[in-house]
Amino acid sequence: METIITGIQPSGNLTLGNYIGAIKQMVNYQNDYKTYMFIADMHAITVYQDPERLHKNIREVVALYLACGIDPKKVTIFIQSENPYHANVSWMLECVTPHGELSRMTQFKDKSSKHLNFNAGLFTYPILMAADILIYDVDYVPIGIDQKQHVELARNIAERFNKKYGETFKIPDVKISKTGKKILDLQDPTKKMSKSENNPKGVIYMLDDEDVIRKKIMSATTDSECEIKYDEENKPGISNLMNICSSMSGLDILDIEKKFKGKNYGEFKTFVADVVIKELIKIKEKYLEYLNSPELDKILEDGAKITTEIAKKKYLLVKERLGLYR
Ligand code: ATP
Ligand code: LTN
Repeated sequence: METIITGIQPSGNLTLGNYIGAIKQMVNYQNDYKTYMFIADMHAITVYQDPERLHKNIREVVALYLACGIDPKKVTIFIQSENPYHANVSWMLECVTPHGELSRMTQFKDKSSKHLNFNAGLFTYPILMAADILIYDVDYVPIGIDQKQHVELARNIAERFNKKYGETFKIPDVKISKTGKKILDLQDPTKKMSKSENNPKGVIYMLDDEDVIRKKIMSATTDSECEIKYDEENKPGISNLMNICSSMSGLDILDIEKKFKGKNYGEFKTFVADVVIKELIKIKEKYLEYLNSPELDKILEDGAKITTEIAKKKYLLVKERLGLYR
């Protein structure tokens, strides 16, 4: 059976972008792949997080995974910082990664320009992500398109390491959903919908109330025409709503164009709000049940145990390959 892994940073309230780009893919794949899903809490601290808030966020993200239908009987769920080998392997990979390759990462360029006194971890972040992936010999990494460059870096690191020190890592590939690869901000459809965005008006949070979701969708930026037609370049707002609609309803883009031929933007937005609310409201109800349940702690303890054993093996192999032994 092929293997997949993905992680989400507990750096804020999860958004519809996280749901469509990452979580929903994992829910669909969990029956067909050996699946690992984790909370990338060590990635989150590459920008300042209030410790109390971070601590709460970690549990909230796990509860959301479960509420979305991630089945702990099929998926190994764990917290990155509860497995000490990720950071250990990451250090060894840092020492085989050229500085020049890291400095080309666009996410680093974006985030370092927003955080003036950025820390060194923000720069080496993609190497920790490579360790997360390469430790588990995965075949695929389901992600949004913004993370593709990081998985490509992980591939390069693995290929280079294998060539220089002998076969050690499997080369991973990405899995990116067609209509969910990049959900855009509803107010500014030139940028990604992101959980660390300061203006919440363009961002649908997974735990937003029904009326808030409806209001955000109904006031989404569109264009001055009135045709529901997919055109990313000239109609980014409408195309974004069509991608959201397709991802949440299962209708494909052409079906949506046919269904709304001759209808106005208000009618279309109402339909999009209905399909988004229908799915998110169910998740919210389950989320509240999981949040305080002891079952959640048991799942995480099992996950930490299973993944620490696997990661230890890879760590010892990498160490040996590098000559780090007595
Ligand atoms: P931050 O704003 O803190 O950087 P983020 O909202 O970009 O966070 P991440 O934790 O970096 O979220 O991403 C988790 C997963 O969700 C990744 O696979 C990422 O590609 C995916 N993802 C995030 N935002 C979107 C989006 N708008 N559309 C599609 N996928 C997304
Ligand atoms: N960098 C990712 C989160 C992440 C991840 C991973 C995703 C950390 N390690 C390994 C997939 C596989 C992000 O979404 N910002």
